[in-house]
Amino acid sequence: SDYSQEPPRHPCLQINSKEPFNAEPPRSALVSSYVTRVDLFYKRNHGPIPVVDDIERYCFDISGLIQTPKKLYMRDVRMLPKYNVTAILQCAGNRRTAMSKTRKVRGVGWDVSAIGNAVWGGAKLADVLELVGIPKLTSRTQSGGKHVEFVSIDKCKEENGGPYKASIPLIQATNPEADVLLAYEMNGEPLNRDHGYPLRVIVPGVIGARSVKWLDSINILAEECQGFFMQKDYKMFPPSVDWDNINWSTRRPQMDFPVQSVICSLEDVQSIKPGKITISGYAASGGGRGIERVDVSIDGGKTWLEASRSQKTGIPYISDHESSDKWAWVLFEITVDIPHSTEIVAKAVDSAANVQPENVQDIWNLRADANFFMLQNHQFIFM
Ligand code: MTE
Ligand code: MO
Repeated sequence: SDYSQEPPRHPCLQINSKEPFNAEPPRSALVSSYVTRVDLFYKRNHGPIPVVDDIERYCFDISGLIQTPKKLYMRDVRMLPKYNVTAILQCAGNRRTAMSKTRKVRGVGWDVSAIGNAVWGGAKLADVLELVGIPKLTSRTQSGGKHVEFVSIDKCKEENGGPYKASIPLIQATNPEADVLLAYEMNGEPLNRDHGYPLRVIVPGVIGARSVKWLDSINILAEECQGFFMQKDYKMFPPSVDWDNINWSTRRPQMDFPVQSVICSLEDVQSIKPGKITISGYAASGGGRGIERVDVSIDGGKTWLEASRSQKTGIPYISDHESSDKWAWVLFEITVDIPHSTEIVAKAVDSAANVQPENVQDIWNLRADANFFMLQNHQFIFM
């Protein structure tokens, strides 16, 4: 593979793999602003970053189970109503490193920053699909169990040199409320190459793997996409399954991510002096389920205090009437008085009353995806 044309990157990113480029910001960068800066946003790639020079000639095909396949250009996408959607993107492997402390897992090691909150600007996929005669979801529409596959320009070894691809159900793709976008902007600027220039899919509330970058084609299929990242990766298995007895076809591809919260103002193991400290972090849940509450404990989980939560603090390129929080994260903060040597932990509760699990052993799975457990920050404070 050719890595000679990679874009420049911020020197503060912690690099987990160079080729393909996988990197995340220091955790302090996540809580320093509600909207994550593009240059500090985590980057997750499976191959070299494609080069798209001629934006006038850039186009993608929509074909498969439709009457009239169509080729669309950037101007066709830009002609559709533009939406700004504030949504987190989170890799299913976020926090994998913590899970691997319990048992050996495979995959790129991520700390807690394979997540970011951005404002994505673009056309709704539901509007794009209407251009090829697929009606928007209404109470009477039938999706027939079909799926919408997104195929990229990039090449990756998991697909034997073929493009990265993924799919979502047609029922989600045609639902305007699901806010699935073909995005050409991130935080008010044209997408940069790392994040999918010129056009990428954003599927809010779903693991990052389904938000295909560098879109090359869309196919309407009778079944889910058969690509590696849908069938041989990003699935959840119980702890009893290991690499020697795995049967991939028994599980569905992972879509929504679970409820999650992380303390970002401290490192996992850190010594601090007794006294007042402010603890801050992020919390988010999948599927558009908001965060109901974030609790913080300074006695290792015996007693809990509710943290304060905040969202959207002044986003310049997004007007109030169009902004919605349902796909975004909340930042939480609490000032506590640390009396003595202790352990600080946080747990979030979402709007469907889902709570983070108590410990990592219970949810261990061999790929360490969906590593979202409750005792997330073991902060040992030594006096
Ligand atoms: N799309 C393409 N074409 N190639 C990829 O490697 N990685 C996926 C997804 N879309 C990927 C892709 C994964 S696993 C994640 S978590 C997100 O993109 C990361 O998006 P980001 O790099 O913009 O943060
Ligand atoms: Mo990912």
